[in-house]
Amino acid sequence: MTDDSRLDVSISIIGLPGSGKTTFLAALWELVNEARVAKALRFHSIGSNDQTYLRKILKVWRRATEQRRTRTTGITAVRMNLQNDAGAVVQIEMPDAPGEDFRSMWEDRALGRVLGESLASGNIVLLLNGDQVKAPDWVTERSAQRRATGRQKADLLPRDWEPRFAPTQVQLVDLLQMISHAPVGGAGRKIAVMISAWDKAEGEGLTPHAFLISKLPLLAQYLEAGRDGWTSRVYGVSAQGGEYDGNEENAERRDDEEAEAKPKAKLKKGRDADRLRDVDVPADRIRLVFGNQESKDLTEPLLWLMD
Ligand SMILES: Nc1nc2c(ncn2[C@@H]2O[C@H](COP(=O)(O)OP(=O)(O)OP(=O)(O)O)[C@@H](O)[C@H]2O)c(=O)[nH]1
Ligand SMILES: [Mg+2]
Repeated sequence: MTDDSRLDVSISIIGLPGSGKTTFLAALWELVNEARVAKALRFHSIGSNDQTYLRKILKVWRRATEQRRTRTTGITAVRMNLQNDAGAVVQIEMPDAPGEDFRSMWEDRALGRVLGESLASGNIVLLLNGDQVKAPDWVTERSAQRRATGRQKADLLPRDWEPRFAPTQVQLVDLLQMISHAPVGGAGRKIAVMISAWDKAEGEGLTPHAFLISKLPLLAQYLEAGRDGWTSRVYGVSAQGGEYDGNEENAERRDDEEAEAKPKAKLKKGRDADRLRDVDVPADRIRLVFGNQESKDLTEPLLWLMD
């Protein structure tokens, strides 16, 4: 059923595996349903939306446990009917896609029909994990390292290069270029770049924008140069507020990777999990940083993207 007074907005959340997409959605759902915390958009109604998935990821988020990797079996539709202070209702559609799908756009130049359709138009939330930026290697640093250690060039270079070894910023610029051109999509959109796990990145003492310029200069310059017409903003987001406990699935994966090296790994104990579970209003765990300002309002970037 379509309500004429309701505005329907589609926003795509994109990001490589582990960039914080599912955690962001879980925190957003907690926030819009929490009356005690101020925000620009709040929950309005369920409408015809299925909230099973949101309820599931929220339960994990509230327990201060990391989300499982999103499966590659398809994109989960996520819709929320939200309302602003003036009473206007907006349905936001933000599908949760597995980061592996974005990785295979880069590695295999492959894109499924459903994801392709969702990326064709609409504005973008780009998540990148501030704690996992794979930085480029500088030739000068490599040679200084070689001089210091006396190692030969061949010892320091990976033998068989694979696309996934490429720096984070190279992969992301390629993704953004792909969705800005036919046959995938078009140029001239808005993008909110969200540096996730900001609680880990903020120790550098930089604003989110300065962090982007310093750690991912190619991405910063690509957005600024405006060739694909992006209008951008850069946020730091701590959707968990700190480090959560691990989950069984991630522990098993670590076991596989390190089977030779280590006996069975225990569940990771998150450094901040106990403290965060003790926060009276769970939505108070959330932090959003823009420039030098800080709030908890994850809906503010969405409002900017809707303008
Ligand atoms: N410290 C900290 N870690 C975070 C935060 N948000 C996300 N993470 C961590 O980032 C990792 C990935 O989070 P997910 O939300 O599962 O990432 P995703 O983009 O959905 O990953 P895929 O499903 O594989 O595409 C997890 O280990 C999280 O615990 C945060 O606010 N702080
Ligand atoms: Mg996910």
